[in-house]
Amino acid sequence: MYSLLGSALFVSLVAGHGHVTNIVINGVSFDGWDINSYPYTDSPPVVVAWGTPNTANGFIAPDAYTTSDIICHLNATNAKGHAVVAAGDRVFIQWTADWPESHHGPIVDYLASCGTSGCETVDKTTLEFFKIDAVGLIDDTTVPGTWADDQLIAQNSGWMVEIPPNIAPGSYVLRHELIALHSAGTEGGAQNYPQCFNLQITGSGSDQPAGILATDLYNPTDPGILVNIYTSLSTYTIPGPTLYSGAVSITQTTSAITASGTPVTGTGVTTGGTTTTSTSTSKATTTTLVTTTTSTTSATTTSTTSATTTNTTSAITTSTTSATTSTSSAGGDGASQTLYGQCGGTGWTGATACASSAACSSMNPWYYQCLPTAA
Ligand SMILES: *[C@@H]1O[C@H](CO)[C@@H](O)[C@H](O)[C@H]1NC(C)=O
Ligand SMILES: *[C@@H]1O[C@H](CO)[C@@H](O)[C@H](O)[C@H]1NC(C)=O
Ligand SMILES: [Cu+2]
Repeated sequence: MYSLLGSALFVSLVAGHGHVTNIVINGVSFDGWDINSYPYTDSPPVVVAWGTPNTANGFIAPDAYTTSDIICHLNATNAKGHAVVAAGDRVFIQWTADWPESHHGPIVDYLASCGTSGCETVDKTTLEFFKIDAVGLIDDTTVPGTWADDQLIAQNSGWMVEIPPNIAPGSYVLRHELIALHSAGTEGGAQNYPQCFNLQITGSGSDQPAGILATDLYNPTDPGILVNIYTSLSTYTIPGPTLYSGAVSITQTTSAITASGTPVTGTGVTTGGTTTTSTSTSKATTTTLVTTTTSTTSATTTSTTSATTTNTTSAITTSTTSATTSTSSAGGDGASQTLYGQCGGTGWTGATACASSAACSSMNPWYYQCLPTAA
C-alpha cells in the first residue's frame, strides 16, 4: 500500500515541466500539440506538431535513449500537417511559460529529411537527424552557470532557430530539444524534452547533410549528459553529433504573432496557391500558406479568415521578469521558493522554504527542489 502510494506520488513529483505550445514562422503562429486536451480526444485537430500521450508533461530519461521515445517524445505519432518555411527563415518555438529556472541545460535542434513521401507518414525510426543549432553553457561565472535554457526563459520561454539557407528543399522533421541537467550528476539523471514539427522547406539550396538515427544521438555517459553542473566547468560539451557546417548561429530574439496559420496537409509538391497573410502592423510578415495542389483531400484549405488575421497583438511579447525573478531572487529572510524552484543543495544560498503548496525535497546533494505537496 505504502509503496504503491509512494511510487504514484513519485511519478507525479518527477513529472517534467514543459512542452511547446506553438511555433511562429514570420509572425504566423501554428498550434503545437496540446497535451491537456488532444490525448483525450479521438480526433485531435490537425497540427504541425507530433502527437504524444505525454499528459504528464514528462521527459525522456537516459535509459530510454535507445528507444523510439527519444525520437519525438513518448510514443510520438506523426504530425498530420506541416508548415511551410523558406530556407534561411527562422522558426520561433514557444514553450509553456513555466520552464523552471533550476532546469539548466543545452538546447539543440535537428532536421531530418522525410523523403518524398512526406513527414505525415514517415516511419519515425528511419529518420536521420543532423544538428542545425546547439547552445550549451553560456557563462559559468556563477555556478551552476548561465545556460541556453536561461536564455529561453529570458525571452518568454521561446527559442529561435534558423533553417539553414543552403538546405535542399523538401519535407523535414524539426526536432527541437531541451536537456535539463539539474540532476545529471548521477547517471540517468538528465532529462530530455524532444519536440517535433513537420516543415516543408522551400528554397534553392542543395545541401543534404548526413544524419544519424535519434536512437544513436546520445549515450547516458556522454560528457554533456552525465555532468555535475554544480561545480565550476571549464568546458561543457554539448551532446549529440557535430553541428552541420551550414548551420547558422543567431542572436536570440522573440517573434510577434500577427496571424494564425493553418497547417498544410498532403504530400504533393507545393507549387502555388499562395495566400499572404500580411497585416497592418510593423515589418511585413510575408509568410505564405501554400496549398497542396496535388492533394485531393478536402481538408487542404488556406482559410485565412478574418478571425485569424485580426489579432495583431502578440501573445509572446510580454516580459517574463516576474517569472525569472521569482526564482532567481528568492533568498533572504522570509522569502520562499516557488513551485519547482531550487530550495537547497551544495552551494545554494537562496531560499530554503517553499511556497505553501510545495515542500523542499532533495533530488541529489546539489539540488533540492520545491515539489507539490500531495493533494
Ligand atoms: C506507450 O506505448 C507503450 C507500448 O505500446 C505502452 O505500453 C504505454 O502504455 C504507452 N504509454 C502511454 C502513456 O500511452
Ligand atoms: C484574439 O484575441 C482575443 C482577445 O484576446 C481572443 O479571445 C481570441 O481568441 C484571439 N483570436 C485569435 C485568432 O488568436
Ligand atoms: Cu522537471
